[in-house]
Amino acid sequence: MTPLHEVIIKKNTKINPIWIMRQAGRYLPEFREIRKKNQNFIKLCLNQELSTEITLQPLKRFNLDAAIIFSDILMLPYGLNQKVEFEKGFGPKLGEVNIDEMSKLNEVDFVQKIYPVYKAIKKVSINDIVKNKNTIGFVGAPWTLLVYIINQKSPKKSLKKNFFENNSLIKKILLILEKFLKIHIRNQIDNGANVIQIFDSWAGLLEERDLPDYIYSPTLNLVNYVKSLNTPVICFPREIKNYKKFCEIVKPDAIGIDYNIDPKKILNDIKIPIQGGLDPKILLTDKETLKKEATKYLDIFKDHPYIFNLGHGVLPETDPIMMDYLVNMVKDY
Ligand code: 1CP
Repeated sequence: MTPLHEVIIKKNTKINPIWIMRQAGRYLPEFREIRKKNQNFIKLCLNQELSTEITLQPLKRFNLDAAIIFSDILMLPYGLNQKVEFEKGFGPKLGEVNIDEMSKLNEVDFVQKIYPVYKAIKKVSINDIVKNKNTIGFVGAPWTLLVYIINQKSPKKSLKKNFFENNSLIKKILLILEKFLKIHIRNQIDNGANVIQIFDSWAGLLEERDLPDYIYSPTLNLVNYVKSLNTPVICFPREIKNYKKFCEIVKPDAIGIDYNIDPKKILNDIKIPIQGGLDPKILLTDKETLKKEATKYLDIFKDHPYIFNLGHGVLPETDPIMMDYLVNMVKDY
């Protein structure tokens, strides 16, 4: 059995597999080398040879237990024919939503537009380096994708004032997302993904009263779909106020926690396998601090099924030597 399945399905507490969010990315010089020559990020994600190579880069360097496919959650709106661009120093920039056109889109045209993502997953999953390891496919959660689709850029500073104004538009988009997220998930699994992670990076923006409509109900629907394909699903509802309630309602197979969560408290609150937590900034300190902080998580979760990861993506300024130290340290624990 693969390492993540051991923990998620068999609830094995004797091993702590490790993978890192954004493990393929800007902190690696070999990634920056490729990126320099490929200014168009979407095109790079659609280049099956290069996206395969980038996905495998961290596995060649570090003793990681899983590959996460080099792609982006915004490939979905791109597949829905919304314009998506990444501007240096600004982040994602999306075009206006054409809801009539989006509503008419069919499965064949969607898959046709992003099929290299699936080809890359196939290539990664059959590569020798990934043998006996996991290939993680992923999607953005409906809420987080809705945020980018309507806000047309990162909500880092704020959501558009009139974000919730057009309720009928929001409802239509959520239905379209439900349909195409399922298609996107199924194609990833059909091509070799054996775990799915749902990234809800902006879950923390919502008030309690809005969670049922925008998070619980659409995410539960997706989680049930992934389960129906006999594939474990990990949810990462970043900065959501109540992880316990989220788990009780949505029932993912495992839950990713952010770095604001007190690991001791979550251990008491949550029975399902847990992933992540360590603040990515700790990797910018020194080996001694890193060892101490990482050990804290391993100690707290020593009798609980636990997958090691960070509480958000690895930072671009991280020294790969620190990453190597962390991976070996977790392996030797
Ligand atoms: O070189 C560059 O400038 C590109 C940076 C980059 C990378 C390496 C982006 C732009 N996306 C990615 C890859 C990516 N994105 C992966 C690859 C696999 C891996 O983890 O190694 C994954 C899983 C994602 C998922 C993703 N994209 C999320 C969810 C996770 C998270 O970080 O919260 C989000 C919110 C995005 C949108 C996005 N794509 C890129 C950026 C800079 C952003 C965030 C923009 C924002 O702050 O709103």
